[in-house]
Amino acid sequence: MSNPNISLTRFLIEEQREGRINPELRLLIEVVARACKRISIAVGKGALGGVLGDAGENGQASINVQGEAQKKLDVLSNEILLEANAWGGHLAGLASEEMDHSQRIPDKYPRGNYLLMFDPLDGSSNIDVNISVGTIFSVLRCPEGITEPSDEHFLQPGTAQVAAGYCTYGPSTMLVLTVGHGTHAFTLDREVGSFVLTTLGMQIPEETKEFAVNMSNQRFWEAPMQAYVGDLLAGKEGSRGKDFNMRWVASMVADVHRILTRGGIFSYPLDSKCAPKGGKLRLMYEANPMSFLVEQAGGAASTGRQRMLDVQPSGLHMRVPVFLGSKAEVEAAVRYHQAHDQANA
Ligand code: AFP
Repeated sequence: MSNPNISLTRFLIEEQREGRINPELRLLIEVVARACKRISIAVGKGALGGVLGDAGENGQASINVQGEAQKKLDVLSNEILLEANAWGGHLAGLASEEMDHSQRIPDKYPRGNYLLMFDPLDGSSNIDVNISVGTIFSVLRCPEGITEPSDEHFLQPGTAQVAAGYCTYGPSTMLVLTVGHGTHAFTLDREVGSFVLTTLGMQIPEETKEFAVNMSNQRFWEAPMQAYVGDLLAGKEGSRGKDFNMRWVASMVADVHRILTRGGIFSYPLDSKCAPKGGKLRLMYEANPMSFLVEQAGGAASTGRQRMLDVQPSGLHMRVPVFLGSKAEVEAAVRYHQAHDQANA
């Protein structure tokens, strides 16, 4: 498939013909993509749509299950995804960053065989300053024989994902998708209203000179992270023998999109502030889908101590440390953790 003018619909039909997805999964992905178009329109209106700012009433902030203040667009994006996916007949249940527990498909609609998890609007603290935000999603199979799934049925490792993707709402709106056969990027043609394949088989360069991390947390990091970044900063004069550049958008979707496009390493390590929770980023609808996309593009993803996709989730909103991107660089970061752990065993 080398024709760059292939719509998402045609791409998915051809994937179905190749036996890589079934019609149910194809429709599910189409529905998520349609919901992302609606979110893209709401995000694109900015202040004109009356959707900027915090959710809540009478000056009282609305707080989500993570204890974070919700933006109006967080709430709206969640509603758009829930409504779009309720009636299609391909899902057994849904779970979202914005909801305490998973939701079953209402009885009035047919139930399908898949479970959908999403972060409806990642990076939402960037909305009010007009910086890229995005939607992240992950699709799992509903376990055999389960027609009324509850939270426990979502607790499958990342290797069980059958599809994952994100939509980035930036200068252009892009959908990046994997169904386990490469990672592909589609750009929204706003005039036509459809996603068009613009990169077939994204490939992350194995080596990089660019890292992404929130440096303001440096003093809270664990020793191996201090040592790793210390060597990156030492540049040509240090043990790495090359100078590194740094980028941090603070929207995971935007940072990961840059890395899928030109390489780099993204990290949100363990620090003494987030350690009691296990990390900052969420495994099931942030780290796992991004790790699936990155591995499918030739990169690597780890907690620093374990391959991300092998982590057995213990809860819907479980948090993990994250290192993902260019393979050789992720492996370098992991080596610092291994060396530290061995020395302290
Ligand atoms: P928000 O959705 O609350 O803006 O959080 C974004 C995020 O989960 C992820 O997209 C960023 O990489 C990370 O948090 C940024 O965290 P810091 O604000 O600590 O740098």
